[in-house]
Amino acid sequence: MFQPFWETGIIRRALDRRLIHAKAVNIRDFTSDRHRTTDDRPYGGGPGMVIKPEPLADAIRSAKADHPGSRTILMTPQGRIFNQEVARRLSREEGLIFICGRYEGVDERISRRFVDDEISIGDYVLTGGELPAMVVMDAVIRLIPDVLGGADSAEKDSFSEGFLEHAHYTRPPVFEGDPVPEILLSGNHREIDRWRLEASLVKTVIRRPDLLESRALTAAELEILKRCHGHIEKIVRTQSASGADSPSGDESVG
Ligand code: 4G0
Repeated sequence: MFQPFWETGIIRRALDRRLIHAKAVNIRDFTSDRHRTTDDRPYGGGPGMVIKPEPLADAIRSAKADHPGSRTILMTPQGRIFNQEVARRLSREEGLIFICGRYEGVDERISRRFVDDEISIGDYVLTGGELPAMVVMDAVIRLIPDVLGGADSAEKDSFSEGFLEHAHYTRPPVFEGDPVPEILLSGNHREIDRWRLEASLVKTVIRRPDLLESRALTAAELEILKRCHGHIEKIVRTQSASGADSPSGDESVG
């Protein structure tokens, strides 16, 4: 599963330029029985299979010997939820070893003895931890210095500023009757920056108000929000004074 991910786009470029190194390890190569068994039935009974500890421990020890100073991460729905802040922290590590569980999970003694972090990419269950590991790798790799070009640097995108991104437009100026906001065509970059900040703030308030609560706002940002708040208050006031649902402001009376 990892080859197409490593052979495509920005990740491939980073590997080619030796900015990163990546390798997949098959725990089957660390088995010693005739059937190369990697899983077994759970003690205590029940459905599903559990990854056996011995081959997994040997695989982890081998990866750690090849890359000392790496952080070992178990991808599991029971882990701490991944986000941009965790990605930033992981991007400063010397190396990362991802354990991709399958089936019902891995033997608990592995997490206790070898795992530094248990991470989940969200509250849903997949058939294996490989896709979650690639999600984490992708988010982390693009934060490594020089991986992104200066033009699409990681410093300026969603979340790095704590807000959602403003809308983007390209040519044509009118698409199927739908025009690009006039300010963006004006060439007035002070006004454009202002429009973008406002668009970004309003989008964040509407879609992800939780993001604003955990971030200190600048004076300019607060000013924009106050203005929007004023507009909204005025609409609410007018509508509640004259709205059909209002007990005090029924138009049929006035
Ligand atoms: C159940 C991670 C399933 C238990 C892994 C692993 C979703 C995620 C799996 C484990 C996954 C996620 C205890 C290792 C594999 N599905 N949300 N499937 N353990 O990040």
